[in-house]
Amino acid sequence: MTAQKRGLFVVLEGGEGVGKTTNAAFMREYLENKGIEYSATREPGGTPLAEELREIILAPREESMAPMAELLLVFAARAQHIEHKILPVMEQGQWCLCDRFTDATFAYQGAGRDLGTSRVEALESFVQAELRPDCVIILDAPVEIGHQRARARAELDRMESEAMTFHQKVRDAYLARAAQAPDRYEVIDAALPLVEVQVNLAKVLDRLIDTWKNHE
Ligand code: Z5A
Repeated sequence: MTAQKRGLFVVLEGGEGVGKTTNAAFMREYLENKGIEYSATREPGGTPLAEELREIILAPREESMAPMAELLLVFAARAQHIEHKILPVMEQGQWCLCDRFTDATFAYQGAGRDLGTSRVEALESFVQAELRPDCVIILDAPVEIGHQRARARAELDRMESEAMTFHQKVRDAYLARAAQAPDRYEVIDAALPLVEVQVNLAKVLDRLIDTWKNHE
């Protein structure tokens, strides 16, 4: 009997207003048309308990949240998500399509909140052991464009309401991480018209599908 081939772990990332929701829907449809079985999920969240933690993390409130509390809550939600969703999905041979993962923590808590890389790295090893995404797709756009789009779309949450300098640090951190490991990251220009963004996303997905199908 042959062992079940593990599904791919693909993460979609980017700063505010870059079009993650829109493009996550495109990716789901694309994979369906290609006959790839997947499960779509998101962070913070992805299980009932992790979604409860998401509400706590993102809700605006009078008491300011200590950056370290924010960091630990994000990883608490992640621990639950990994054990109850991400690993079971991949072990069943399905792809796990995740809207944000630990690169968001490096970008928002490590850089945006100035907690630094080493604390996030320590928690990453502790909580995730060897688990890392097979591919991280970063939708990238200048922060002014992202902010305009996010404002036009809906009310801003606690993170989205941060100053532009915060969002610039987030963007810089994403790009720096991608530059350090170009074989695992794909940066897509999200300032382009949507149809061009999606042509580029489709190319990335085709490459991942080919590699996965040809890999024993
Ligand atoms: N967070 C964290 O701090 N630490 C962590 O470890 C993790 C997360 C995992 C929630 O994330 C927050 O959690 C996030 C970081 C924090 N806060 N922020 N900022 P989320 O992913 O759930 O929320 P989000 O960042 O707001 O993403 P979103 O809901 O996917 O929004 P979006 O990127 O803005 O996507 P959109 O709604 O599809 O696009 C916005 C608008 O732009 C919309 O009207 C589109 O039609 C339009 N759009 C999209 N693409 C284009 C193009 N190419 N041209 C023109 N218009 C476009």
